Amino acid sequence: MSYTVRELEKAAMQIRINLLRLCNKEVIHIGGDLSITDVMTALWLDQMNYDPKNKSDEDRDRFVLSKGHSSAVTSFCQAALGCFSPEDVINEYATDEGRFSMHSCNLVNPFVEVSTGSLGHGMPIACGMAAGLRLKGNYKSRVYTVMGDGEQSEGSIWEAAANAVHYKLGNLVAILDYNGLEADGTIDEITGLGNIADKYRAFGWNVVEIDGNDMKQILNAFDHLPSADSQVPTCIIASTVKGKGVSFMEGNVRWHAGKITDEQLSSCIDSLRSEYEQRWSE
Ligand SMILES: Cc1ncc(C[n+]2csc(CCOP(=O)(O)OP(=O)(O)O)c2C)c(N)n1
Repeated sequence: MSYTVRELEKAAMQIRINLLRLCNKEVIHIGGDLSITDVMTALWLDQMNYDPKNKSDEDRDRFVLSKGHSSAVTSFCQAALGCFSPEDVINEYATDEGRFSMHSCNLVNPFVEVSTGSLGHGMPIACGMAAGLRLKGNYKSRVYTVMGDGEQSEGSIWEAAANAVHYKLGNLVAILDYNGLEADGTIDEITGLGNIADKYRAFGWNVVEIDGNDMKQILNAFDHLPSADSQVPTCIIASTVKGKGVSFMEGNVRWHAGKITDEQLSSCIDSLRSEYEQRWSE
């Protein structure tokens, strides 16, 4: 599919509004949902070959949410694609029989390829899936995974990073949500990453650095990915702002997870709408 930047920015605004509506009802990992919303919107609506009506198609692209706590933004992207409705996500979230909760679970939600939540697991699984596709002779599909910057301190990420190069997995695209914060502090306070782009390069990856809250840059990075049958995995380092789009959450570690009041919800929705309208009226 081919959406315009304006259409994708509008879709991202709507996904942010849905996240905030859910955040008015339940505690969710709102900060890291909002930082990666623009990338996830472009990925699910425009980039991935994924048809919800044919979700077992062998040629589909696969998605693994390595920072598994960003399940809400994933669910709202899947809703935007037609897997279910945004109201389903809001009404069923964290209920006993519901398909949606703090972490994505494929036992209840068949659009989730693999359950995640324990940091450091998704990226190695994505690596294994990419190798598995090649073994089956599938050189068309890609495997996308989204990692956190706090998650980079898990050793299993680096075992996978080495293996992806060893097995020449050009069908693997790892996206790093580089928002500079984790659950209870800055990345620099907890485990500094140094020059993370150079680290992936040193492992042998193709590295692309973008502003992950700029839709044009996101689309450009996706448009220039090496073909799925290529030999070198790609890491997109997406610099983002945790809490992007909500002024009191932006860059504020207190909003790793939380819940908002009715008043906060209505003022956040107003400001997201007016920011979008201002951008596109000029
Ligand atoms: C193995 C493991 N340890 C700890 C946690 C608890 N935890 C959940 S989110 C989080 C912070 C993750 O930070 P980051 O990867 O930067 O995600 P983001 O800031 O984008 O939400 C932690 C420590 C976990 N889910 N898994």
